[in-house]
Amino acid sequence: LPLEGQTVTVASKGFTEQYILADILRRTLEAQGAEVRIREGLGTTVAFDALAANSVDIYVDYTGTVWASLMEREEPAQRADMYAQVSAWLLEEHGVLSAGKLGFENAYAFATSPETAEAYDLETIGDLPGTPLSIASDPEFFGRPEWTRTRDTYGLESLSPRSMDSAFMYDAVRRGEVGLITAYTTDGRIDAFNLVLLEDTLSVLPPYDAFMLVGPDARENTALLNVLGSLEGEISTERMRKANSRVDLERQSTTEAGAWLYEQIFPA
Ligand code: PBE
Repeated sequence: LPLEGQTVTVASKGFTEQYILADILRRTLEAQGAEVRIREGLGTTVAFDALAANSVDIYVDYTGTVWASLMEREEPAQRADMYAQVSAWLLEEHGVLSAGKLGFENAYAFATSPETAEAYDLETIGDLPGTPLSIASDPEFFGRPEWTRTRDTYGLESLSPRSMDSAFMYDAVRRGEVGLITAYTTDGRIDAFNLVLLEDTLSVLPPYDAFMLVGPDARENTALLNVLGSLEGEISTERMRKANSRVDLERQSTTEAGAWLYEQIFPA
């Protein structure tokens, strides 16, 4: 097997999809003989710094996240250009290799309940200024440039921000405990709870294609890169959403959902 005798460290950030993706990477690498260690639940900056310092070999991030939070770019680029620009920057600035897009996008989308949408006549983010609503997001979001830009561009100063573990946001908005959330677009609870997504008419939020990042040392490992290549384009938005739903709606473990998703990618 091509990775026999090698140990590979995979990181994940702290939400369902990321745990499932780390599990997919583990299964894929183990099938080729590698021994895999997982460092779970890291914030974006911690995961990225660990990767750049070679204490992690691989993790999955999203084009818009690198663009806004790491590159600190303001205007989003076209979705098609973004991966190329992000990849070039990562390699040049950090020696980090982009090893392929997985095939889905997981964007931030402002979401509300049907009742709140109706009560305040909400269809777009531009309908929010002046409303007395609270907005819940994961603890990272309010410190990110995506939030500052959205708030300043649309004039969202009247909204009161509330940090919340992403796992709890959807129930909270459904039950009206918060007015709005920044939903993750691959989350099955958007459809299951009939949440209303508010259109970003001014295109302030960037596209967020998921892709594999490989650290400076690991990127010299051709056998490893070949194995990762087998995952490129294999996870459609539909597949990812179904895998996430297994955990968040059907209460499976992330490893069970990982086993299901792995089977879709590599049928036995
Ligand atoms: N996202 C949306 C975030 C969390 C959900 C994928 C852009 C991120 O991890 O960067």
